[in-house]
Amino acid sequence: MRTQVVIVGGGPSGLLLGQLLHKHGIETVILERKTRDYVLARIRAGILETGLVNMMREAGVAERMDRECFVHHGTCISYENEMFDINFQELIGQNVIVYGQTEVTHDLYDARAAVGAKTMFEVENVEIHDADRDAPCVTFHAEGSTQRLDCDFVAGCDGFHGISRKTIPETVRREYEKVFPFGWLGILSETPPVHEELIYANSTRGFALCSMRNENLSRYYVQCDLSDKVGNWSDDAFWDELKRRLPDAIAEKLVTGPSIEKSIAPLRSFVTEPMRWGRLFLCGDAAHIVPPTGAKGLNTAASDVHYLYEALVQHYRDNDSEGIERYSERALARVWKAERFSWSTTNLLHRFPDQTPFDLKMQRAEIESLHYNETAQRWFAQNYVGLPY
Ligand code: FAS
Ligand code: PHB
Repeated sequence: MRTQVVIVGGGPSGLLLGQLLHKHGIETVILERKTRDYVLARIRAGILETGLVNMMREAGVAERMDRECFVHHGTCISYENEMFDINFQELIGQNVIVYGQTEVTHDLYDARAAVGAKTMFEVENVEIHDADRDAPCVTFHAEGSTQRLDCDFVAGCDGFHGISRKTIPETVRREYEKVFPFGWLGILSETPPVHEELIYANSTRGFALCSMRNENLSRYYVQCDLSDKVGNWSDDAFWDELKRRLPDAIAEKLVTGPSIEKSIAPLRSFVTEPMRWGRLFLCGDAAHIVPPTGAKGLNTAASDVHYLYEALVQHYRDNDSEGIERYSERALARVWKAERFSWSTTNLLHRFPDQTPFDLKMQRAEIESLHYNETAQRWFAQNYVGLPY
């Protein structure tokens, strides 16, 4: 078999790239390790930057998103019983939307099936060959046999635990990592959100986040120990802890209910350089991970897709390799800014086991600066809504 671009991984990165390339008549095959339902059952991101929204529209996949999403003009930050909002619309004339990654992925799968583009599920033993040559190919096991796909390019969109990154020789790769000494325990509940905007809470007991998916589906998180287990947390225990980390006026309004999903996510910052090796391009979590504090994971995957999509269209349409040559440099320039914002907000809002009284004073001073300083708020707003591509 042969195609123009093999996309390893059928998450949001791979699907969005495939849909955009299809719009320009560039043929792709997506190889996905899991089933469609398994991929769609993952509960992940909730905030979309304008850049991602615009690419969903450009891909022709935005009709349900535009109909069902919630525009958020700002966000709230609380510390003990204080709470303030950072109004993106007033400060910089921009906003973000709330529309779950699950819905983004669902819409992209439906759109891909509608155009008849090939996606192979439950694919095993994917291997990328000769990516540093002019004729790469991908072998894999599917439908009971070992198969081979010859192609022009390979997009490694297979996430942090995929094989694409490891295809790049260790002698070529430079990896940067920071593992945070805590995780996020998250629940989904069919309850009305406690507040119309998200609330990022810094409290003496640790971080908490009040988010949502729609007017009757709320997403909450509390910082937890890395050794913690979901089984340690009954719904009641979760709700009690969440209330203790929120301002009284908010805690009093909290509508609790049974969790329909409960999971713990570790927090890490990670970047691999370069994001290109010959005809292999890394995209999304395959190349970088951020702590979810800044809502940058999915959104930074989207900017990678933007640069890679542009580069491949430039190659096939204009026979111009400038975008391909500069993909890694361009993508990484924005990746590192998203890493910085995610690292900075995580340090600002979480409790660290080794924090000294002086560290806590610094953290408090920084939160108060953000509370009362418009310039600090504007910089936060520019990063949160997404720096330009
Ligand atoms: P993904 O990991 O989503 O997709 C990769 C796909 O490749 C998967 O479907 C996988 O099955 C497949 N794959 C892996 N190995 C393969 C192989 N060898 N062969 C074929 N297929 C293979 N981001 C936010 O912005 N906000 C959040 O709140 C947030 N919460 C998160 C919570 C968790 C638990 C995790 C893990 C991530 C979270 N993220 C969050 C980040 C997340 O949204 C990612 O940024 C986003 O999924 C990136 O999309 P992809 O790059 O497509 O990678
Ligand atoms: C979410 O709704 O899952 C969410 C929102 C904002 C974040 C992280 C997660 O920063």
